[in-house]
Amino acid sequence: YLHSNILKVQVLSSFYTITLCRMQPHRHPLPAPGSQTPDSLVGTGVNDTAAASRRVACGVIPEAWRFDCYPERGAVVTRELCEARSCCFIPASSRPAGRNGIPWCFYPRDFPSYSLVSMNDTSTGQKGTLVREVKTYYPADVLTLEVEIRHETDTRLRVRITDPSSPRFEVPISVPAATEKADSPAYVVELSRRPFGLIVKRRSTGVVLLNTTVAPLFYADQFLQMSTSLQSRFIYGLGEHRSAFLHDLQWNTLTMWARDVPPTEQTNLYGAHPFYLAMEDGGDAHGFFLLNSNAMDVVLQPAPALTWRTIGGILDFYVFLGPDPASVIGQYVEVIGNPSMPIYWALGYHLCRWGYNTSNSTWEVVKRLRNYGIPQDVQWNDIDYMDRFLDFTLDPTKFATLPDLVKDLHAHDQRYVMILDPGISSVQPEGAYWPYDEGLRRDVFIKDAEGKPLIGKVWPGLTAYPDFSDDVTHDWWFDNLQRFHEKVPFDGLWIDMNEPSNFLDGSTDGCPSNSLENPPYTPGILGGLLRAKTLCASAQQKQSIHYNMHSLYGLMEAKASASALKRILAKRPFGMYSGHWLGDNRSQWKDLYTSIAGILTFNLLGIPLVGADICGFSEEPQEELCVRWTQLGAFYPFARNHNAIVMKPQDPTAFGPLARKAMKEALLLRYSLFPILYTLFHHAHVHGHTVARPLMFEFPKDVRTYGIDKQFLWGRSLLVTPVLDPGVDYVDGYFPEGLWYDYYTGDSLLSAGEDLRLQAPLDKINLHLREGSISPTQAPNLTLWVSSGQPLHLVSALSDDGSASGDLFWDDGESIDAYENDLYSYIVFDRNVTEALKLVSNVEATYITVETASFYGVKQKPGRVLVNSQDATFTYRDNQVLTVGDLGLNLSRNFTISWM
Ligand SMILES: *[C@@H]1O[C@H](CO)[C@@H](O)[C@H](O)[C@H]1NC(C)=O
Ligand SMILES: *[C@@H]1O[C@H](CO)[C@@H](O)[C@H](O)[C@H]1NC(C)=O
Ligand SMILES: *[C@@H]1O[C@H](CO)[C@@H](O)[C@H](O)[C@H]1NC(C)=O
Ligand SMILES: *[C@@H]1O[C@H](CO)[C@@H](O)[C@H](O)[C@H]1NC(C)=O
Ligand SMILES: *[C@@H]1O[C@H](CO)[C@@H](O)[C@H](O)[C@H]1NC(C)=O
Ligand SMILES: *[C@@H]1O[C@H](CO)[C@@H](O)[C@H](O)[C@H]1NC(C)=O
Ligand SMILES: *[C@@H]1O[C@H](CO)[C@@H](O)[C@H](O)[C@H]1NC(C)=O
Ligand SMILES: CC(=O)N[C@H]1CO[C@H](CO)[C@@H](O)[C@@H]1O
Repeated sequence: YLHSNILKVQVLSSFYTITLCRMQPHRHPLPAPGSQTPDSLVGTGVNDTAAASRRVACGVIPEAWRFDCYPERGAVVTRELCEARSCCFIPASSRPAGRNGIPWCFYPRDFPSYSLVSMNDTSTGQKGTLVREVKTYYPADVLTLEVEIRHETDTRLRVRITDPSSPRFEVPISVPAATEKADSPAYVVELSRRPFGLIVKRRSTGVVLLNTTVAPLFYADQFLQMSTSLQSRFIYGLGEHRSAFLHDLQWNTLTMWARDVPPTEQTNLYGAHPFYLAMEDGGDAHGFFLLNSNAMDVVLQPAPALTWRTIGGILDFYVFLGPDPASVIGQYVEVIGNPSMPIYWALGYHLCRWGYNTSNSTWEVVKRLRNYGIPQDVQWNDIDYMDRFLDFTLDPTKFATLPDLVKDLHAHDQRYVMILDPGISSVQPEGAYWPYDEGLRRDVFIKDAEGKPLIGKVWPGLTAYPDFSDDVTHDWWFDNLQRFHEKVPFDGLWIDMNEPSNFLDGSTDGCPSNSLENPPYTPGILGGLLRAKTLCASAQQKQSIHYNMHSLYGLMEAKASASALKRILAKRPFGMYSGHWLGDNRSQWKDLYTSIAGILTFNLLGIPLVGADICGFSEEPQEELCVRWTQLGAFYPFARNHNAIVMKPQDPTAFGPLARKAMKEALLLRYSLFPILYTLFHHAHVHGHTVARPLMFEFPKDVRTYGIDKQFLWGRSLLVTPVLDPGVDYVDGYFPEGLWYDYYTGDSLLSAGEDLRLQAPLDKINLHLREGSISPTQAPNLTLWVSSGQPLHLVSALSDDGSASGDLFWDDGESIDAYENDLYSYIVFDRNVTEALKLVSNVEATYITVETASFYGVKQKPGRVLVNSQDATFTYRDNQVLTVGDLGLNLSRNFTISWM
């Protein structure tokens, strides 16, 4: 049952026409109620003229441009403390100083910084020396720095600021290296000598993308800080946080340090992604990536400006010039690595819960879904399946039938995924638990500062933590997985708790007292300490101390797991090294809404296979919410229903007939759109494109799309407008200018760029096709294995001039590197203005045919329809929909459908 064929590629790239338009003016901070007159001129006992003129100098700095000189959390910043740092002290508002308020203590313009003292040309750009004459108040300033400016490509600038006298920690991932200077860069770099500053402009428009002169540069051993002005207030990315898609610049500190905690605003969460995308006046976009894995704060302020504040590593950053949002993301993933092509069933419906207490009860649910004809590709288990929560074990009584369940799933073309946590129990009797005994023998565990395995506490109790930065650990992990796979032939792995999570702070023995554990500055981490609910910062890993490696733990576990699965299954690993679920969200309407921002942000961060727990993880599911969530979830790139223990079941069969039917229809709809979704993942894999796409990516010149996070697109043309509120049968959505078609009926809608109210009864999710698109769909079925073998139905949404185009990527769905090895078909559908649908392909795609084709927006009823010059029967409806059936067109040959 192979759907694969070799086809010559016809790469379609996206080009956008950008025209100039103005954005809304920047928001300024509101004067705080009851705020006092700045007391910059009120005496403090020091009344010499120098101090007075200093006060004046401080007073001229607008509030929005104050760069925080006293970011320490919880500190009560007094004038004395502030002036001891040679900073300006002006109480600014009734809001407290520090996090999320206007700073009271901020740098004066003449605060000492580095000076650029020499500069030489290199093969890729320039290299210069920076010198600081005055030490800062943080220990171990690096007084002499090297700055290297690399014009890597025309759209990618890289800047590295390092300590030339002693190497510092650098993120151990491989990035592309340029050896020659880019020919005609889209950027211009200017340098300010004293104080040192870097200014990056877009060559074509002169727009300033980066200006680090706005605040002093810090480069102490454990405090590195760089600020820049921002070109606009439209900033996206900077995961992982729970927030709107468009970031708030109102003194908003986003802290990065991987943390396992139910998503809350203003909190560091599971992942760390120091990348932002920014829109510019005029609709161009650029990106910025700080390649640094240490704990950090990113401070957004209304100037608009941004500060990177990290406590280790080096300053190594990239500017991506786009110029459209999609190209920015493509350029970013070129550096961090393209998303992998998912195995086909990863795009099906996944069902999971914590608290399937037996394999029999898990099996019952699978059977119930089958009986009701509800599509399901994958059944999962949470930690329930394990014997006493030990990794690589099976509860011998409650889950005795798990291997049979997995066989039954396979017999129904379904798949099985189970959870695995990194913590390995360290307290089993010797000889009783191979993973630990063997791990000790091979020396795979992270060590405490004294060199003993560090012991923390997770589900099974006391555990050691594998060090995935060591290749030896990868082999041990593979051996464990292979041994377990012989017992339970699982198809994929869900790797959880890899922040890494710890129920203790640090370890059973606490942590030593040193500057790694208590750095001079600690970013705004939940719990206040680096060790909070994770390992000691001073723990030792093969490649570096945990202080540097912490936020890379999950990535390294994912790499180890992906390569092990490839070896065991000889197929694409499910999700590993590319997927993400949005954590333990709650079953609330607000969480339904914020999930969209999460999905869009992760698509921007180069991780398109992402979804939130459908129907919410914690709290009791409500029927209406679960219906709406399943409708939205049908459009998550990764669609999994997951539920917490003791909560009532929330799989589709747990609800009444109407709700069940609505959920079933939503999932069948997803399955029918599989060819579109799969093709989008191909473009993500090859070009770094987004799958779930913000509207602004397609309409970058329409500022009204910049903040939209209640709607999104699949690719360039399928607009999803979900209901996000209880008790309504309508939904309001924004339709960018142009012609749109109702996906279901083909009714057209001409928008001038308007908010429109749509009918949305409980069993409907609104879906619209953008003019000019051709979308391949299929008859859905209970699994993707079956439905993806069905003939295609092509839906063409014609532009006003009658044109439309689309594409299809097709392969066997599971071979590793199918694209790289040329084992695929890529087909372009193009309907040009001469009223003919043409398949452009010179290759054989022999297993799949086009059975029917619908054309939305055919203005007049045709007299004849010709398929490859032969008359064909057709229907034409008054809403301008032409449908041609019984086509049986073989995709291995070009075909033409025309009418007159
Ligand atoms: C630039 O070249 C000069 C003269 O060769 C040398 O002294 C200086 O160290 C170089 N600077 C850098 C940053 O390489
Ligand atoms: C960069 O920032 C400095 C300090 O605010 C300012 O004086 C300078 O004009 C800025 N440069 C550009 C090109 O915007
Ligand atoms: C699970 O089902 C099997 C087969 O029906 C039965 O033999 C077994 O006792 C059940 N196990 C549990 C734990 O209920
Ligand atoms: C599973 O076990 C938990 C704890 O023993 C219990 O509260 C829950 O109701 C059980 N779940 C099911 C689906 O039986
Ligand atoms: C799945 O395909 C079978 C065989 O073609 C068909 O009988 C069945 O109705 C389909 N199921 C659904 C849910 O469409
Ligand atoms: C299909 O059309 C394309 C473009 O017109 C052409 O290059 C190709 O040779 C054709 N293939 C076949 C099999 O006729
Ligand atoms: C399509 O055409 C190819 C080559 O002529 C043939 O081998 C294949 O069986 C055809 N496929 C179908 C589904 O008709
Ligand atoms: C549904 C929901 O609230 N999703 C949020 C869950 O948490 C992630 C962070 O892990 C947010 O990004 C999502 O918005």
